[in-house]
Amino acid sequence: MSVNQNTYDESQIQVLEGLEAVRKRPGMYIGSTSGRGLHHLVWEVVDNSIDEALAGFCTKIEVIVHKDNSITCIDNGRGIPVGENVKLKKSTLEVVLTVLHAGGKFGGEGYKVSGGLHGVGVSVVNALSKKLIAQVKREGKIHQQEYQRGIPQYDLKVVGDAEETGTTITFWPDEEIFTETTVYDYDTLQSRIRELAFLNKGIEISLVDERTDVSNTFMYEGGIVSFVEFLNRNRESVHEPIYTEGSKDSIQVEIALQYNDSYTENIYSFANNINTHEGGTHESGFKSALTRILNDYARKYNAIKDSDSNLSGDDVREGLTAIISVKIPEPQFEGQTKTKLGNSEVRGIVESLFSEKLNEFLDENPAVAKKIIEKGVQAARAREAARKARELTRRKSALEVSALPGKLADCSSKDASISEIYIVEGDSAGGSAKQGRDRHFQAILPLRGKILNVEKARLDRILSDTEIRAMITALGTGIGDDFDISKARYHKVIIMTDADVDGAHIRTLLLTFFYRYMRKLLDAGYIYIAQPPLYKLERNKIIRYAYNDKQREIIMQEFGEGSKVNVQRYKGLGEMNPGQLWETTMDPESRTLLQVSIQDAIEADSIFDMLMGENVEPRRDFIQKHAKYVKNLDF
Ligand code: 0RA
Repeated sequence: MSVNQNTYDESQIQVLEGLEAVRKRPGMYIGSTSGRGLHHLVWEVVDNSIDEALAGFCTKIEVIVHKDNSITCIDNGRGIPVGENVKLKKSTLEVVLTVLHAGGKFGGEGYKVSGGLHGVGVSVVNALSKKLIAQVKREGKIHQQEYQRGIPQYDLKVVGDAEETGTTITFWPDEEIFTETTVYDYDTLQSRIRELAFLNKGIEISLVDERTDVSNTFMYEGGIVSFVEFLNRNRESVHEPIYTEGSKDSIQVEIALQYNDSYTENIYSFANNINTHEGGTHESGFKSALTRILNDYARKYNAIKDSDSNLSGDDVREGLTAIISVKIPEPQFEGQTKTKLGNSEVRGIVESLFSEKLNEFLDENPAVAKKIIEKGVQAARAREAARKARELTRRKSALEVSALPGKLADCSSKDASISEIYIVEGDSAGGSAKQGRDRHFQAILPLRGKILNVEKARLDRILSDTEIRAMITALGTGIGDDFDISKARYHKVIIMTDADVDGAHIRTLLLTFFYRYMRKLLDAGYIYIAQPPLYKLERNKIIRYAYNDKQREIIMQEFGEGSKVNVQRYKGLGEMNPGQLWETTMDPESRTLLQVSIQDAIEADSIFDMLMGENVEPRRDFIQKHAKYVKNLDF
């Protein structure tokens, strides 16, 4: 046996072991085998094409979702090399597609910038696909190889002539691995593709859905400047976006920012196209430069007096939308979800680059500078007022015998993990809920009318709203800087509103409040939406409830044609008596709750903008999309 033969056998065994490892523990490579993991396959492939584009060889990427939920990703890059890898005695293409972590090693100079959260390479996609076809146009030919669960079905072969170059990968996710779902979600694909197009200016990325004949193409010459404009599209901006880019020690930095007239802070940071939700050195470098430069400027022009304290970071970030994007050779991702950039050298680079740009901008645009500083000063005043208001609430609660709001019918259990609070629209439904509940673990807080729209008010104003205060006190967590989830008095906060336009609006107002001021309740999965029935159907004293039109049809059929069925359409919770409300909406044995989950902050943010408009339809869509069914919850 020759030495080469030996090498071949050994590498072959390594390949099989590699594929087996991936199939055995897919979660280790793609995070999970849920819908998220399924979508991760796409990002793994797309990231390779983005890298090719960032290297300057690819301008167009197309992602196609086929009818059978297979995916094709086409790019017009150089094409994965097809020549023989001397050491492994097979084509480079086969190596890239079958050897774990092989992707980067063959990139030569340059580095892999994109490379998803896990950055594991396309071989992982191959291992987790029941079938994959790779086609490469290169050196005048179309080369092709097919795999099943990562195993080549034939040697790389030429299947035609080609004038251009590029790589096309089609894969069929393996339902043996993705047991939860193999269905791709257009919105999920679209929002990440749009984000990638923003973050990598000039690259054209298309998404085609053959299941629905929907498609979209994204290309932004403006890059993250366009991103900031997009995020601010429903708000009044205070000035044209400020943009800076630069690089040092192979670290590329891009920053775009624009103030708007709202009170919310929208800063998104990215490292190598990955959303660093937990922030990190790039974000902290940006923030400290912003606070320092604006304070220096404010002092220089006497907008804050010598005796006044500095504007805080929160003050200068009120109404700020910003994108910080860095691209670095060896990112270190830290934190609970590995989305915090750790590279310490990045902080100083971002800070000095941005300081210089911001100073220049303020000097050249004194009118805008004045507006920005004025915003910060206002924010500082409001924050001081809010602090006083909070202190007042706290002192009051310490003095009063029972600090809980009078309208609250609390549950008797003190165990938060089994306790629930129903936030109910209107006193009359609140009354029914109080009578119908299981008082051991169910608390009821009726809300009178609509709560304040927190999107349009500052914290001090929010804290002076009676309904909101009642809610904060009942929940026990505090708010803003004082928020403490471990103090939550209930682990289920259930919003129960009428199934009409007003009900939908109140629900949105509440969700917005939770999203802006008690985000951790959402993250923890504590927020639910009750599902009251839409119809009561009665025949010969047999009563059935329908929660949607389809159910109503089914029940009608079960009752039998021609029989006399009395159908009542519920417009409000108040039309149900306490017993009915319990049975249909509150009894854990029979109710359906929607658990509200918000995964994509950018999406959620723009959605809340949109929801606060007058349009009802998108609001309903939102509820349907962002809430997932949880049936018969067990404690
Ligand atoms: C390795 C080396 C080269 C290109 C690529 C990989 C490459 C990989 C993918 C994956 C999807 N699209 C891609 N495009 C290119 C450089 C080849 C050369 O030097 O010509």
